[in-house]
Amino acid sequence: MLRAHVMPHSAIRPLVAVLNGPNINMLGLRQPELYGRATLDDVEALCAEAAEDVGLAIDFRQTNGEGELVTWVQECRGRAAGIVINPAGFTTTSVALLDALLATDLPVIEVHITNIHRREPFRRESYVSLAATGVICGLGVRGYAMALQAMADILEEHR
Ligand code: DHK
Repeated sequence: MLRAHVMPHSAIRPLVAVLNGPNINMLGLRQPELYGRATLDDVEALCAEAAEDVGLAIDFRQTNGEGELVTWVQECRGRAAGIVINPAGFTTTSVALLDALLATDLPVIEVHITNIHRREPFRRESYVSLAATGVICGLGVRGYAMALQAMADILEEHR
């Protein structure tokens, strides 16, 4: 008997961009008491597994550059079915990122590893939330997996 994970997939999997902003490449080293010990590679593997489980394909990326992140978001239009984004330090500063997300016309799930409501007040003022279908924060890197599960449901609802 075929096991579930070796079953062939008949349908083409919707592509979800999983985009990460500045300093997320420092995961594992950076303030582990807040961000945990998982590295960016671990998060990519976790996302690949979560996506596989819910029938999505992912394009997982990280950049420290605001312009590059804006360009990647723009490129999602017509290419991806949805966006999961941890905008990191650009969350509270980037009108350009907000405008790019709004221009994609795609479902967006904003992820923060830490509970931004339990930290400095400035971390709560998210421009990105103005374009987000939903926000997950404070649940560690498992928030990415949860975001992909929610995205699969959202895409299914809109099919
Ligand atoms: C990551 C960052 O780099 C911070 O700038 C945000 C976010 C919080 C996170 O929790 O993943 O304020």
